[in-house]
Amino acid sequence: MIFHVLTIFPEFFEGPFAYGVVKRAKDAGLVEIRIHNLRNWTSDRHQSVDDRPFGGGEGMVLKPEPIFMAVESIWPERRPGQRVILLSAHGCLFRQAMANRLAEEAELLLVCGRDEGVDERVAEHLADEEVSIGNYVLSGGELAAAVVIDAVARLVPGVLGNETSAAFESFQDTGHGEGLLDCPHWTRPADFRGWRVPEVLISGNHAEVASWRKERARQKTRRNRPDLLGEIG
Ligand code: 9D3
Repeated sequence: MIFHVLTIFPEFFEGPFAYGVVKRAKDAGLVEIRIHNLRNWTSDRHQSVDDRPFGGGEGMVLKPEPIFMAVESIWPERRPGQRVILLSAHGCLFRQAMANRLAEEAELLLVCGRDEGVDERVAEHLADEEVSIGNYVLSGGELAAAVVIDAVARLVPGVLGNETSAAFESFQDTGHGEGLLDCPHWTRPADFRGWRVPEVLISGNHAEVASWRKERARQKTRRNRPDLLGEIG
C-alpha cells in the first residue's frame, strides 16, 4: 500500500515512521510512504501556501491552488483505489472501522491542514473524505496523518505476520466481547514492590483465566469508557 502525505512540514515525518511495526512494513516493501512538500507547488516568489480568510477573521487559510496542483501532479488521473483524505478539525471522526475500510485501498493521499484551516473547495471538490482524529484542537493535520497511517498500515496484509491478529486485536474485538476494552495484563515479577499479580493468572486454569479476564475487561470499560457500553453497562 502506498501512502502520500502533502504537508508544509516534510521534516516532521522523519520520526513517526522510523520505528516499530510501520518501519518493518516499509523495510519489507509492504507499505511505502512518500512525503511531498506543498511549497513545491507554489508559483509566487515567496512560495505562499496560505492567505487571509474572505469575510475577515483570525489566522490564515491554506490556498486551494498549490493543493490542487500537488494532487493533480502526484495523480495525473485518478484510478480506483486512490483516495484523497483531508485531515481537518471539521472532518468525520476517525475510528477503527474507518481504518479497516481504508486498509482496503491501494493508495491514500493525506492532505495536512494548518493554521485556521483549508480553503473549503479542497473538501468539496478534491478530497474524497474529510477526517478528524478526535474532539480536541491540534495545530495542524500532520500528527493526525501520522495517526491514520499508523492505524491503517498495521492492517495491511502481512504487516503483523499473523494474518488474523490485526482483526482480532482490533478495538472492536478483544476476544472478550464486542466493543469492550482489552483486559489488563501483568508480567514478571509476580511481586513488584508488594503489588502481587492476581493469583488466578498464575493458577494455570485456562477456563478460569478466560472468564476472569472477561470480567476485568468489562470493569475496565465501565470505569474508563462507559460510552462504549451504551445502554447496557
Ligand atoms: C482554534 C481554531 N478553531 C476555530 C474554533 C478551528 C480549527 C482550525 C484548524 C481547529 C484546528 C485546526 C487545525 N487542526 C487540524 O488541522 C486537524 C485536527 C484537529 O485539530 N483535531 C483533530 N483532528 C484533526 S485533523 C486536522
